[in-house]
Amino acid sequence: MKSILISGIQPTGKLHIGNYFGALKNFVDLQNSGKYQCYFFIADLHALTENPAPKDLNQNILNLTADFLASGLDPKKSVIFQQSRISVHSELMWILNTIAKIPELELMTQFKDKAKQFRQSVNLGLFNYPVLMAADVLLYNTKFVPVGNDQDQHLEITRTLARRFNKIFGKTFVEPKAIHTLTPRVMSLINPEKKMSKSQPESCVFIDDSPEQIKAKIKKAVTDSGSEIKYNRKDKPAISNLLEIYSSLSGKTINDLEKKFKGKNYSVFKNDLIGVVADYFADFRKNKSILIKNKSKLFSILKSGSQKASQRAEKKIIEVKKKIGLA
Ligand code: AQP
Repeated sequence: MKSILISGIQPTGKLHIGNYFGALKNFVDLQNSGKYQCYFFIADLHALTENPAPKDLNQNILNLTADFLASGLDPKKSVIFQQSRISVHSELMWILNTIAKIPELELMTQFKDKAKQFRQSVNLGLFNYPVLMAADVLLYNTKFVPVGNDQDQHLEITRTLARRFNKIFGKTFVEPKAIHTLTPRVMSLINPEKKMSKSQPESCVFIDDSPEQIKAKIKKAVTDSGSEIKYNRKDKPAISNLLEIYSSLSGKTINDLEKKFKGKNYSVFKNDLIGVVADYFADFRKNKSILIKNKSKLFSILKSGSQKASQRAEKKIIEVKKKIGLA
């Protein structure tokens, strides 16, 4: 039997090339490898932690579904579903909450960063975000989770909760492993010490940006001192990030790119990169513009995917309830 693989993305805004190269492109490659039974979902319950306006959330759910399909996820090959349509995600989260420990959740970098950002108004959902993620993964007997490396800590909590539950109640959950790409952390265009992040739109190139927007953003991207196109994460973090992006898009090695741009300045390199980004996502933009007009098709894909996913999830929750004495 094929191993189960699951991952989700939050519908919290447009996807950037970090989400794409850290996660979405890998989803498509893993799906097409034929080696896994794949589940990909719209993490709309997680998105609620940002308190979105209802209209925006609804539109973002459709947008992300169109992103999934336009980049090559195929409902005939993968189960594509909407987290909130399967209520047992929330039910298992509650059960796992009772074995999760506050001090271990307090260590989560994402929570600490967001808590700083929102100060007194930080919500409880942000705090137990990793427990919901654990429920998402453990409900499906998942072996592999393709994610960017910003999610490693959360996945570690998932593994901890699986182990703890198994120890207390007997073997129930599989301990999942992460699958990373060669670019597990794309950095911000304006601060290469930080990851590219949807909540900082000026740090991102979005995958449905027009060629004009791509041009403006890459021209504005910070560079390092000196003028050489040379990969050195420590001394030249900005140009190294742009080289990694270029390499992911073109399939050329960093070494080949350094040779190609030897003796050229940042401006020549950036102009070339602008063309490469715009061309790479041209088909995606075309596909998405068609898909996004067909709302009913998008909702119907989510509905039928969610029906399929819920069959597996419902079985698991029954097993869990028996183990803990609720059934
Ligand atoms: N910069 C990144 N490089 C590589 N992978 C990344 N991911 C996110 N940022 C990068 C991966 O994208 C997947 C989906 O992310 P998400 O939407 O679930 O959550 P996120 O990590 O919160 O995305 P953002 O853009 O970073 O949003 P904010 O600004 O809200 O924090 C995940 O697999 C993630 O690893």
